[in-house]
Amino acid sequence: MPANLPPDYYKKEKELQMEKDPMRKIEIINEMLAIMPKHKGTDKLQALLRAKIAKLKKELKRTKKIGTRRYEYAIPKEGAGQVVLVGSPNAGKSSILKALTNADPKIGSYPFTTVKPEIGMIEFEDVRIQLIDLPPVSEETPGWIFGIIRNADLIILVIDLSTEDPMESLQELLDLLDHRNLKPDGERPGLVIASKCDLVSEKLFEFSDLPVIRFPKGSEAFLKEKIFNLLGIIRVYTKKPRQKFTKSEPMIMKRGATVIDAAKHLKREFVQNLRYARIWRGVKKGRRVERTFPLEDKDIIELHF
Ligand SMILES: Nc1nc2c(ncn2[C@@H]2O[C@H](COP(=O)(O)OP(=O)(O)OP(=O)(O)O)[C@@H](O)[C@H]2O)c(=O)[nH]1
Ligand SMILES: [Mg+2]
Repeated sequence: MPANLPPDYYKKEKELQMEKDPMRKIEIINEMLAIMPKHKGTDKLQALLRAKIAKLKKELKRTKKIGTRRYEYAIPKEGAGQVVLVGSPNAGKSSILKALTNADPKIGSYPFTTVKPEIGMIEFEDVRIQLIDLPPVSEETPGWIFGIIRNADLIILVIDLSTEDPMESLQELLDLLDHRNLKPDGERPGLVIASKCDLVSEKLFEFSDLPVIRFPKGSEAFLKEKIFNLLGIIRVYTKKPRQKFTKSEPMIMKRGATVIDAAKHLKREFVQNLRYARIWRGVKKGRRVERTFPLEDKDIIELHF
C-alpha cells in the first residue's frame, strides 16, 4: 500500500466498503481520486479506481435495461456472490440478514415488516458476499421481486420451524418458485434455513433435495462458511516468480477452474504464451503444473509465460 496517501483517502476507502448504493459508490471513488496525489506511484491505483467506476456504470446500465425490457429488476452484484433470502411473512429473514451482516433491517413480530429489498455484506475470511433480504413472497408478489431472485447465485429459503407445518410451507415456497422456473438447481443452488429452532424441541425436518440447516444463536460462522461453500467458488492467490508471496485480495473463480482460466482472468492478452504454473497448496512445497491443472480453494499460483 503506498505510504503517501492522506488519511482522508483511507476514510473514504472505509466508507466505500460499507456503501451499498452503486450511484453513491461512484461518487465516493471520484472523491478518492480527487484526494489522491497524482504521480507515478499512484498510477496503478488510479487506473484501478477508474476501472471500478466503469464496472459500476456498466452494472447500473444493465440493471436499468433489465428493468425496462422484462419488467424485472436486478440488484448490481457485489463481492464474491449474491445470495437472496426468500420466505413467508415473519419467517425470520431480516433477522438472518442482521445476524450475518452489518445491515440493520427492521425486524417486527408482525408479517410484512420488510417492504423493499435490504442489502448487507457478509464477511467470510477474506471474501465479501452480498446478502439480500426480500419482502415475503406469495402468489401476489410483484414480478420484480422474482427478478431479483432470478439474478442471484444462491437462494436461501427461510422456514419458520415454530409454525404448524414447516414442511408444507417449504413445499408451497418451492411450488411458488417452480411456477416461475426459479426452483433451486445446479445453476442456482438452494439452502433451507430452519429458523426459530429455539422455540421447538423436535429434530430437524427431513427434506432430501436441498441441504437444510438450523440457525441457532452463535452459529453465524458456520452458516457463513456453508454459504461460501454452496456458492461454488474458490479463491486463488497469485505470486510473482522469484518474489516472496504477500497475501492480497484473492481472485474469485468458479469451482473447477484451471490454471489457464486463472491466466485468462489476469492477463487475457498473454494467455497463449502461458507455459506452465507453479502451485502452492496447503503446507506442500511449490510444484510445477500444466495449464489444464484444476485449481482448489486457497491455491497460490505463479504463472510462467
Ligand atoms: N425465538 C426466535 N424468534 C425469532 C428468530 N428469528 C426471528 N424471530 C422473530 O420473528 C419475528 C419476525 O422476524 P423477521 O426477521 O422480521 O422476519 P421476516 O421474515 O423478515 O418477516 P417479513 O419481513 O415480515 O417477511 C420477529 O419478532 C423476530 O424477533 C429466532 O431464531 N428465534
Ligand atoms: Mg423482513
